[in-house]
Amino acid sequence: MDREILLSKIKGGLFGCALGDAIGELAFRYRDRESLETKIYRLDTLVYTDDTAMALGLAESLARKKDVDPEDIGDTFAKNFYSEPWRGYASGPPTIFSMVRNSKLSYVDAARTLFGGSGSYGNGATMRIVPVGLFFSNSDQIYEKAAASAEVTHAHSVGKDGAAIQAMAIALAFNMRPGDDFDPLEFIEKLEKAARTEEIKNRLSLLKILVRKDVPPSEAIKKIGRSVAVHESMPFSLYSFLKFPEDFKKCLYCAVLHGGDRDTLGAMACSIAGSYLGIENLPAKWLLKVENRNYIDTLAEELARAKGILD
Ligand code: F2R
Ligand code: MG
Repeated sequence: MDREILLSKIKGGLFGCALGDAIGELAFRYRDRESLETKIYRLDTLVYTDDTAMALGLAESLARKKDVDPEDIGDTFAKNFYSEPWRGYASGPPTIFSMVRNSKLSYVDAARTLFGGSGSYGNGATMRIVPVGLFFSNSDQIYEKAAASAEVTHAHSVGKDGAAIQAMAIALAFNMRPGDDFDPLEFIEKLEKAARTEEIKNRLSLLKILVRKDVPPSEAIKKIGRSVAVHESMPFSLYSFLKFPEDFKKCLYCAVLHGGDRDTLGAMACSIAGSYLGIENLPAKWLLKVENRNYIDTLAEELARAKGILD
């Protein structure tokens, strides 16, 4: 693929995350397609939440360090959190930032103390992973790099596995041409083989059955789940993408209009969809409303430069 297409996919991934997140957050109040679309139309700005704030933090660190540097990622997340604490963070990450600020612990060691010492299996490391999937799209180290970025806040094996599998889904989508026929079952099988925990593996094999049987979203969500636990929400996001790979809006509505952790379901599904479709296939009128869009655009170019796509 030429550089222009690859850059478009990097922008698509970051803006996909922001759109899915911001519109998913609105879907907590506007719960059907018509009222949600009307609300989007009336708004001047689509405001994203912690999902995108952390994805941007990860992109900032990757663009600067050209690798996963856990302490730099943690410092970047913390700096961004303290300047915008109102973005809707769950309790885990801010607890870690505060522990590191007030002790000599590393982020990874602080993250290990959460939830009685098991670490978090929340979807927070997965919702932000799009820059890692894009940056390491051709690396055989993608699983390890994603897991290392996850561990800064999510020490639980399922929290790390979910993030690594989502990064691989983003990389697969990035490496396919939109419009190419692809086999969704093969897509899931690749991820299923790479998964390292029973929780994620089992949900992916369930997903394969649901996709094979063409089970509708309202039934699929009941079987998969939709909570902040990564082994529920990440597979449903994947379902939303695989059900509507060529249609960004349909993928987004599928992810955010079936209840549960709507902003994060949207961020995860649309990170994959945007990385597949590229920015020109995302709704232009919505893109104009994304908060901080010039900054996101510049950051996408910095990430592309760090990846060697742009001079
Ligand atoms: N849910 C939110 N925000 C709610 C907070 C709202 C805020 N206070 C406000 O009013 O503005 N959104 C964000 O949270 C999700 C990502 O969460 P993350 O980063 O994974 O957080 P955490 O705290 O690590 O885990 C979330 C919950 O998962 C359960 N959990 C995780 N690990 C567990 C374990 N080992 N044992 C038991 N439970 C575990 C807990 O219930 C955690 O609270 C995204 O939706 C993001 O947008
Ligand atoms: Mg959020």
